[in-house]
Amino acid sequence: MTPFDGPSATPASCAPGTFLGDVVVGLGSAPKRLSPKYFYDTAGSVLFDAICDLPEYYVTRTETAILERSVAEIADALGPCRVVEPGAGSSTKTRLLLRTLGPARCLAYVPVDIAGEHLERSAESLRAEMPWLTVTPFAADFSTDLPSIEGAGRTVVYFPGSTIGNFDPEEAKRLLARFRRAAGPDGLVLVGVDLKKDPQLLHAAYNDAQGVTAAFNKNVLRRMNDELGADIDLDAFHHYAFYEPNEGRIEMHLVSARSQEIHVGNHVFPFHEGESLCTERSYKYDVAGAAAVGQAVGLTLVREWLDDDHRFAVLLFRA
Ligand code: AVI
Repeated sequence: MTPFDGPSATPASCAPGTFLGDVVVGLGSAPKRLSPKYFYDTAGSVLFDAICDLPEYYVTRTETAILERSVAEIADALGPCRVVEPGAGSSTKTRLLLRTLGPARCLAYVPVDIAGEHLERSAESLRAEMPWLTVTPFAADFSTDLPSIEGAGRTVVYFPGSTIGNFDPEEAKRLLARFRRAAGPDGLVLVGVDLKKDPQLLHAAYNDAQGVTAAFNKNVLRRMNDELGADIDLDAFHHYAFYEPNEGRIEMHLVSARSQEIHVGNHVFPFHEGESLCTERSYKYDVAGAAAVGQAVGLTLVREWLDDDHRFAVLLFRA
């Protein structure tokens, strides 16, 4: 995902889309920013899994509970179909959906991910768990490239986890338009969306007491040290996350604790005390707002499943 893509006038050696290229552009911008996709190396993915288990981070638990309660209804609404999952892992939610669709209704499962090795590993584990399942992994960066999936029968693009919230609204529209094209004329798009709620709950979810989210946020600095030879003192940055109600989004920042320069290769980036590097935005929707984003790209909301506290929604759109 590239929620914070910047201008592209950089030399080929640090081209946009590479970690170094995006660091050079992002830290050279005012205000400084970096794509949240750089959280996710192995350590970052482990930290993210730990976030999903935190008492304050209701998101994953709530979406899974919706699936557990309503998966039979969801599977009935989908009917016989091929399930395409952009950015696929092998989440509890996906397994539940595939198992409920079962051999009679699940024509194939097409996980799409840039990381070929991880993709193959999770395909293997799914095949072991559901020997009847046809798994056809597809290596691609879904945020830029999601070809239409050939074959008989209906295609459902399944995008759980509220990752749609990590895209700015215009980018979210472009992403949903790509999903619509991939699903084809008769296709469906099933999306998990985190909903607007009491800002205190949102604040707590991104400021957990154990500091796991802070470590996740700082993981991008650790990666810059390890992978790009940067000289960043991790203690010289504060994790800072807050809900911005007018924009309807959580913003995650790394705020410089002092005036300092950081060196990345032969690039120097000055930070003044209190200056921030924005590392993530996480938009929260209401159902009508999410429906409007879909509508703008030709997707009609046909069904919705919410938890009792209306914290999270699983939305089904028809192309
Ligand atoms: C992956 N994404 C939906 C998470 C979110 O809530 O925006 C990432 C995350 N950032 C901090 N905590 C979790």
